[in-house]
Amino acid sequence: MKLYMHPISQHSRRVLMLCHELKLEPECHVVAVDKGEHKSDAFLAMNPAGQVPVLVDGDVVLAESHAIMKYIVDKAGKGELYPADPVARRRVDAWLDWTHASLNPPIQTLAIQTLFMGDNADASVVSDCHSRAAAALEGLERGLGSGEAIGRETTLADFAIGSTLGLFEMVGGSLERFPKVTAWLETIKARPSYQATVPQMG
Ligand SMILES: N[C@@H](CCC(=O)N[C@@H](CS)C(=O)NCC(=O)O)C(=O)O
Repeated sequence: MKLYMHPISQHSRRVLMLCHELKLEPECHVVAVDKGEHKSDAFLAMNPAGQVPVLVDGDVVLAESHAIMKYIVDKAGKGELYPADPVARRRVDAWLDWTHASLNPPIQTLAIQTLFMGDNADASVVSDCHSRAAAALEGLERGLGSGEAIGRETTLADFAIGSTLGLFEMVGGSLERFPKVTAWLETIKARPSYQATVPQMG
């Protein structure tokens, strides 16, 4: 298996966390995002959206971190991380969708502003990102411990949310107002798969 990725990409990280948990060692190819390699013809042929990660497994070429994780876990037969039971699986899907739709967008924009915009960072955009992230985190705080899929058995949703919140903290986001989220994230941070995939800057 080849994984086209970038070390500071949270979407690459969640796939790497899963691989580490399953003791899989994909051949990692770092895509030179800073040089625009992800928009090259060769890369766009693998992922027309021009984003990492992309998985290549024989004839299978797959984009989108959540689709990649589901493929890997189904192939490995590790059902507990993405349960076969339809209702349990849909609960995991719900948190994965929520991560993409609600949690990730403000945090990704915040990361771009903080890590790459330098003096051109827009304070009002940064402030808006913190507000939108906080609104999403209120939902996660309520979800934890409410009998939802998250915070009980470890599933793909933990790797998705954990990698996004890892980035959030890295760019100055605070979880102070969210004690359940903080406690849950500590359990994710304690996992060897989290520690082995800490983003490398520079
Ligand atoms: N929904 C996609 C998002 C992937 C994504 O946003 N990748 C970022 C790095 S974390 C990227 O490649 N950004 C470059 C770009 O969009 O031009 C996934 O889950 O894989």
